[in-house]
Amino acid sequence: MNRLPEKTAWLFCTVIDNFGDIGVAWRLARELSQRLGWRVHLWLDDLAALRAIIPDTPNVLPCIHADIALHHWQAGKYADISQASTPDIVIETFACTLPESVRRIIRSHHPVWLNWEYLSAEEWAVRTHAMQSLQADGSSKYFWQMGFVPQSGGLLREADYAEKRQAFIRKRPMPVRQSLSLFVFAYDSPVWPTWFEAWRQSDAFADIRLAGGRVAAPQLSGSLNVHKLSFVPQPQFDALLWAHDILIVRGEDSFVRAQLSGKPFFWHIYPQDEMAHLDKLSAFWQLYWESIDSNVRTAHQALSQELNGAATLDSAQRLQHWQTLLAQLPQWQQAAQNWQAKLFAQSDAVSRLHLWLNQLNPSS
Ligand code: TRH
Repeated sequence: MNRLPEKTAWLFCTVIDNFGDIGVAWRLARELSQRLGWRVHLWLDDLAALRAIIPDTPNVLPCIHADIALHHWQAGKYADISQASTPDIVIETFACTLPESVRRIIRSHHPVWLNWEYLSAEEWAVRTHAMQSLQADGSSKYFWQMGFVPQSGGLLREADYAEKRQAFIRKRPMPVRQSLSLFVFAYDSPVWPTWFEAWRQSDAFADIRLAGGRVAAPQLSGSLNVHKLSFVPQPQFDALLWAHDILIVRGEDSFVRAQLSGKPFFWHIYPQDEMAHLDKLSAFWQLYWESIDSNVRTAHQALSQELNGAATLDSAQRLQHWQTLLAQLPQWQQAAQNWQAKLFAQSDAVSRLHLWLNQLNPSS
């Protein structure tokens, strides 16, 4: 990739909860620094959240870690900008509110200002990608809408992702065996005891591994072998996914990594008020299953609706849907690989950003 002359990017992240906000902001910061060679400053309001996913981060701010300058801020109120060079680009992740000191820099230096939005497959998100919004103070902000189609802002995918995955598979080929391994990184929910019961009755899983600490292991798991996984540093997270047959992931970042892995998966979407997440959920699966009409799709859809609070199944239906998925695992795996291939045929978010900036300002 032709590099732009070295630029300075300012990124801002508010941690609402859990690890997705900082998880995405950190990945983006690293990509801008490593791939585009930019000087990157990241402001965060919860250092502990970053240290949970990147444990070797120093525990005082400001500091520099992995080439990223880290600073403290409080959305809308304060940002320590004393040690940061003037930005060419300002990125607020997920519509966090910039303080007046940063707005002043935007007014006086006119960096490109982006709101890096939550990921959605909904039509409005694709339509508003790269749209300009004029602010009351005369400055302009653009929306960066990550997404799954070439017209969107794309997904974060490191240049060496495929190579690392291949190396992992070469070193550790999936064993040929009758029983399967299931990886669960999800939110707490009343569905879990009923799903564990269906898994027990299906007799298909040798190992169920629980990550993130929010899904409790059942009291009586019978023939199920259930383990709790310790939290791993983010750079090791992909290998966890690659090592399992079926994945249940959540939020935003693990949801994307499951897609890149090419493994069959369920998405436990982050719940929103008034069940607004259900539109987002269905827009994604509609796109994913677009050209597939099969009983795998029907079974997956019924279970996905139950997982995300849109429906309740009785135990016979739940077991039957799981049995359909397991009996047709090769078709389910094929669908996952087709989707992965669709994503890999497209450029990633940082390549699209690079191109878009060149078009916006060809002389820079
Ligand atoms: O943690 P999440 O639920 O995060 C979020 C936030 O709650 C956020 O407020 C919400 O808006 C968003 O979801 C949609 O799920 P997510 O997005 O999958 O982020 C988890 C991160 O944690 C991801 O970067 C992977 C990382 N992780 C590790 O590094 N090691 C681990 O062992 C595990 C289980 C996860």
